[in-house]
Amino acid sequence: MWKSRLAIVLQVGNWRTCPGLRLAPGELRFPIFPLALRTVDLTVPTSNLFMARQNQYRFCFGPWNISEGADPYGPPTRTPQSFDWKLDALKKLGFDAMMFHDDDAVPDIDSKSHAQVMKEARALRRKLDDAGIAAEMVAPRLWFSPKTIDGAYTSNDKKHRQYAIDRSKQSIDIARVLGTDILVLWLAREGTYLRESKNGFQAIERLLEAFDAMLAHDKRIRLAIEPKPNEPMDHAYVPTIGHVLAVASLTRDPRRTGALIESAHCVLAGLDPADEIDFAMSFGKLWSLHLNDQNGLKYDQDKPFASANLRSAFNQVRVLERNGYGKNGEYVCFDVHPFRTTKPEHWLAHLDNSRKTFLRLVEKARSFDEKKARALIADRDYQALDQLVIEHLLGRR
Ligand code: XLS
Ligand code: MG
Repeated sequence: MWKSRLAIVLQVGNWRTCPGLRLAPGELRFPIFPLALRTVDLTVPTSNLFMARQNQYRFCFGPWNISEGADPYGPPTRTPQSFDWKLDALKKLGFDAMMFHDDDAVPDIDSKSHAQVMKEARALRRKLDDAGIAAEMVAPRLWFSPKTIDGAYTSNDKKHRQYAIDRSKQSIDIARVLGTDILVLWLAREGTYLRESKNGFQAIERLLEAFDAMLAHDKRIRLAIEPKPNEPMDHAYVPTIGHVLAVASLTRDPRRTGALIESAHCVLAGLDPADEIDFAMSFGKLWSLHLNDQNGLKYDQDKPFASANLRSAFNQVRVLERNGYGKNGEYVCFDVHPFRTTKPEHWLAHLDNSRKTFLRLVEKARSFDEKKARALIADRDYQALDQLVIEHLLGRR
């Protein structure tokens, strides 16, 4: 262990006050002289120093993940359930937290005063506390309103951009009441159907204006931006994690601007979800995660985790394990939907199955023969490495 890369971080100075320094999970830093200004950073994962501490994962989903089966070509196939039924189901399935759009937390939100919204948010907080369930995040649902038809923060109409910013600030207030400091921003309509209809340079300025307004509104809120390359738009302005981090770097507080990765969105961008996870985590920026699956470049499928590509799911779990996802309190969320054909009596299976599969893959990641893999890598025998992974997933040791 000690022979592998030397794993020491020497830091001269107080890392909390030094911009540009990251403390990723699984790293050690030793502040030596707290007031000094310069840093020496020789960072290597501590997993090479100590026997791997095993992650404990916590799980969540949102009320919209118990969906009714409607698609663009047909009506619902299941009768909606109440919020209380969904909360009860979440608890019975052994999940730890729930995700909320602002109007999941406070229905018909646009028809209510701010005071009324806050009152209902407080009532929801009491209900969650009684159930022993945390709120993982709040996300403004900026894609339903007639005011966001042409985009929210990047709409061509100034009044509509203001609506989007005001609604986002209110979502932050709801998040604080519910006890979470994460505001998720899925930028659903920030893009174009027609390239000539908007100015891409200006769109980034408008996104920054909106993010800065949110960061100024609450000094503790963290923005977790969820990229997706298309659907509902033809082309989105923030399609990948690289774009998220680039935009984050230009905000008034890059330290409070990070990312949420959804597996299916990476597949839609033609990227490997495990690589996207590694990329975000190498910046210390993966603050939430939507695991699911997607069978290639088609409509957004939100399949159960690992349903389309078991090996890709294994690799996602492996990098989460390797990088210590969850050790800073992050949750594993499943943004999955039941198939349209699902009968009401099987309505929760996609959530239960996703978690089961995740935990099975954690076992697979922990029991993978890393020593053998390293030897094969050293010998550049990637044919054998390929087969090692396949045999492992098939269950043969
Ligand atoms: C849609 C998104 C959405 C967000 C939450 O594609 O995944 O479900 O996760 O706003
Ligand atoms: Mg999602």
